[in-house]
Amino acid sequence: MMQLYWSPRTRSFSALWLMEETGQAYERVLTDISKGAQKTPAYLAINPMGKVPALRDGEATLAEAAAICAYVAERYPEAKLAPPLGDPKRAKYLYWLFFSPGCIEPAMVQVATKIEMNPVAAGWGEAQRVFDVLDAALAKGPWILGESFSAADIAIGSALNFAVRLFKMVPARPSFDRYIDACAARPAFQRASGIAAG
Ligand SMILES: N[C@@H](CCC(=O)N[C@@H](CS)C(=O)NCC(=O)O)C(=O)O
Repeated sequence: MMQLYWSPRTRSFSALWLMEETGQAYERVLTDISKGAQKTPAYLAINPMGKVPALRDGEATLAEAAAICAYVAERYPEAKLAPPLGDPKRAKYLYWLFFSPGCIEPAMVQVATKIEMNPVAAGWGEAQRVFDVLDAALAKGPWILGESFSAADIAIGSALNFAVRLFKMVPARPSFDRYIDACAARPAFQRASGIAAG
């Protein structure tokens, strides 16, 4: 059984949502960051960054929420959380899965800190462009790949829910509202929210 290292009210939410979507049994290992549990030698051996979430699968360990999405989607293909190898939709699936930590996360930091960067040099360009691109991509819906839900929606939906709804760092737009509502209507999202609340 996989073990998910998590802490309440953190980015662990996306990994909880992911595991709930698989329908597979998993063990939750509370790693309370308010008590420094992420800094123990045992935990740093799993994630040297000392951050949650992290995952153990037998001898394999990994961290980074989007990497956990990719790994679990591949391990449980029956959950249909990723287009299979060879499916042309896999290209856009990977694009959006990486877009979340690669563009949305730094855009959120930029919004919060108002830091000015040369948009040609900054990997995410600038925050306005990131949210405009997402807005256009989500205009049709219901999911980021169109009709099929995938682990990319867990990465993108968690980040948008955090940025738009929970922390109100990014102004709502009709496409964001509709998308976050669709994510929040999923039973796995709701179970994960209950767990993540602590
Ligand atoms: N890039 C990481 C970020 C994880 C992260 O920043 N987690 C925070 C909680 S939201 C954390 O563990 N903080 C504890 C610490 O830095 O000591 C991911 O996407 O998984």
